[in-house]
Amino acid sequence: MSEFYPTIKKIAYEGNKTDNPLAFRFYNPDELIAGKSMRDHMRFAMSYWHTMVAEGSDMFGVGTLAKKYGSSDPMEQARNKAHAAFELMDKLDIDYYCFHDRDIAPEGSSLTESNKRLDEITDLLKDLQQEYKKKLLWGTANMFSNPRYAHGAGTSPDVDVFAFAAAQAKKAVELTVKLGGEGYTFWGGREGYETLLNTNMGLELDNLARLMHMVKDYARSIGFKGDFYVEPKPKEPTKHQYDFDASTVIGFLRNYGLDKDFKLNIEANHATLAGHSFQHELRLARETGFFGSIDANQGDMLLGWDTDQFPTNIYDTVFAMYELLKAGGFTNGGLNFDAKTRRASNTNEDIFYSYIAGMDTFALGLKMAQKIIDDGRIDNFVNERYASWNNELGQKIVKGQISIAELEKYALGMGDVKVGSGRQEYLEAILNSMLFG
Ligand code: XUL
Ligand code: CO
Repeated sequence: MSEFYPTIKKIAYEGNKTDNPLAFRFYNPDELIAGKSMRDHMRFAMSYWHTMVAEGSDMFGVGTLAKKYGSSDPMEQARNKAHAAFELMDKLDIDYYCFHDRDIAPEGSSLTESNKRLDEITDLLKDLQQEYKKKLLWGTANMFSNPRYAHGAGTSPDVDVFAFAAAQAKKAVELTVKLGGEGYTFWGGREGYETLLNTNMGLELDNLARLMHMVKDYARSIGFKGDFYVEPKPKEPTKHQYDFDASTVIGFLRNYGLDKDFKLNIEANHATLAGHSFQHELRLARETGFFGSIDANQGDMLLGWDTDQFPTNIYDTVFAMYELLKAGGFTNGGLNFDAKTRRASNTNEDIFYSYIAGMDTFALGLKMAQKIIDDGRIDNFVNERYASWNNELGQKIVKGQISIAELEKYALGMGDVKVGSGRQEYLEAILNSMLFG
């Protein structure tokens, strides 16, 4: 098969002094950081939907990016697209990919036909995985694009739509297992509402959990050992998405008994849409044991929607990689670039520039995060700030060995309390000195 990106050679690490724009400056896959290769820390993944499918259309204009892969026949296109995907991953030295069922094969006129097409394309993907030594990070089902899902999938008011969604997710799980996928993601496409005037929220939430339980039980029954993820997002496409943010999703998973099998897939742009920082969502996931995987991108602070830009903000990646290191690294998760080039960045080179920028930004973030941990000043400051919790009183509270009346007695006898400084500006300054000094 002839190349789809003939002007691009394999991207290599050349260091920060290079003037070659098609080289890595910071991502050196085999370099060890704290005894582990950058490749193993990052577990970078390509998102099939943005990179291989999306043509750059928006509400004001049609696509600007060529994604036809030399054919107008949908199935030939799908086959060519698969070859192009592996060529691209190979050239970028990306080990993993993620897909929705409808990204890899076009939907047919019936579920049977759609499934047949998926069987054919996943046979090809399986062969390509072997040939190129690539792996599937996670699979998912697109249960939001087709008009049947206008009112949601698992949360549809129509039981037939629920049945269709269940069948579609069942197939997507089978394909994920067939391809050795390490995760299966639920992003709540249109699982939310536009107005409460027409919505039975209680039934919708119960049904969403019912669907997740069914998918989970079925996946386990056919041997899926990986993690399930829910990917929080507060709005878009619906006004209110049920999977609003990490905290909401954790509550949902615990409430419905899904917390043993499900973790979170945290996306940077979804975090900021929810009014949180990327780090906040990762921190919460880590502290609660729900840290799973990452959708790497960034939003634009001046825009209120999901712009899915390739990440280039160093502060964000430093903080994200700090949370990753503190979480002890990924288990089944990875860094999936759920990101797209701007529609005006319209050449094949732009796709490569974008991935290189994103991968380098995370690689630099990883190096800097390890530097912060090795330096120890920030971690030590935090430990000292909470040191009183290690004294006798603190430990009694932590262990539940003291009553509120005893605390009152203690407080009555101690006079006023003088608290120490939070030293925010000092910490921000030493952070800058570590990053840029
Ligand atoms: C949508 C989004 C999805 C999920 C997978 O905002 O992030 O692409 O990552 O369904
Ligand atoms: Co995403």
